[in-house]
Amino acid sequence: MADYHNIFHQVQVRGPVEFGVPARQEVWKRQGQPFFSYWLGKLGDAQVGPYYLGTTGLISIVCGIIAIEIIGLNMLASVNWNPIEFVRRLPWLALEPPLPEHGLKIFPPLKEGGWWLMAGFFLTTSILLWWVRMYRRARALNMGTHVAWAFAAAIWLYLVLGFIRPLLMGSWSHAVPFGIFRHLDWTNQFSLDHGNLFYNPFHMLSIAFLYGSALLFAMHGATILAVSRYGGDRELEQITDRGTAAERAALFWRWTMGFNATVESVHRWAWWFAVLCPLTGGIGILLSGTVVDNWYDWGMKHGLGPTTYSP
Ligand code: 07D
Ligand code: 07D
Repeated sequence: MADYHNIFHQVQVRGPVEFGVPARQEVWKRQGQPFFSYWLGKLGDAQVGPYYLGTTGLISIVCGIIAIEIIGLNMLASVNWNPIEFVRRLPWLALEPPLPEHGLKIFPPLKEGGWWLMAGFFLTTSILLWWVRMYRRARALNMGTHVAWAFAAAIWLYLVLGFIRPLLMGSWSHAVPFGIFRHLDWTNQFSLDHGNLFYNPFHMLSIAFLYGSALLFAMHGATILAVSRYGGDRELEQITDRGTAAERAALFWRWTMGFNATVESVHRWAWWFAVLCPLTGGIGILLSGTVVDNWYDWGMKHGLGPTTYSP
């Protein structure tokens, strides 16, 4: 009989199609004829579908498509409707936010930011409705709403960047343009405009949580794979019934660094690190230009500069 080992050596679970538990608030029928895919089974579950679309899911997808359509057509117009140039130059094309002279106008001329506002409206509606969908599907399955709240942390940073900070600054022109390299230029410019973002303590915190998330994910993913031969991937049972896998995983860390998370607490660590990355980031961006103009000057004033040595 084959054994389940790790990411390079795994066995696909294949049984009859699984339709899932009955859920509350299931207004729509589940869609799609379920099928199995060998290659998707290499990445995750081999069964694809059925899925639940629902009203918020449907409206979210429609709004998302409208936003992408507005962004894409504006980019296409910027290369004279030439499809080959569009594909060739896509990473450098962009839809810019309103010009500074239009302040917070809701209807600036279309070519001077009107299209950007419209795309932003539909993208934001789409993202917020997707959040509602996640929240409601979790409730329907009688789950906690942790995923929705983690997503809310990312939405916080997105709203700060494109909506809340521009509102406080009094102009949409402060928002992020839609474009692959263009949004990187904007990010670089933001740091320059505010005197080097490295001196913003909330940028520091955000980076610590970003790096910390990668570290925690590496430690946790690796630990569970390392004890999967003892059934360590059956995490729920491991929380309640202390078994060989959880015991060994815990012991490994206790022996190597003197302290171990529990099978349950490691997920709280991961959740908080991931959530605090965009939460602290959003605070840092919100303070830039509104409370602190130049982070380098601020840092020098508040002890982030090197202390002079006088023997
Ligand atoms: C792997 C999950 C899948 C998601 C993916 C992203 C789009 C955008 C839109 C052509 C981890 C799908 C992308 C739908 C296409 C148009 C108009 C998530 C995974 C694969 N960025 N950023 C990228 C966004 C900001 C920064 C890549 C979005 C801020 C830097 C991708 C937002 C700042 C670098 C992208 C956003 C910033 C990137 C890969 C929104 C500060 C890179 C993202 C809505 C936080 C990297 C060429 C990824 C890159 C990169 C999308 C905001 C900085 C295009 C949707 C304004 C420094 N960003 N970004 O894998 O390669 O995420 O850029 O806020 O180096 Mg960005
Ligand atoms: C963008 C949340 C929004 C995304 C949402 C998803 C879709 C659909 C579609 C899948 C990422 C929308 C989804 C549209 C997808 C499909 C099909 C989260 C987002 C809602 N920095 N920096 C950070 C580092 C410098 C700058 C954070 C490192 C320079 C600015 C992070 C370095 C300058 C901003 C970080 C570095 C600069 C940031 C982002 C190193 C540029 C921000 C955290 C080693 C020269 C953002 C406070 C995050 C922030 C941010 C890391 C350097 C500028 C920790 C490691 C000095 C302007 N930087 N940075 O979760 O919050 O992003 O800052 O040099 O705005 Mg930085």
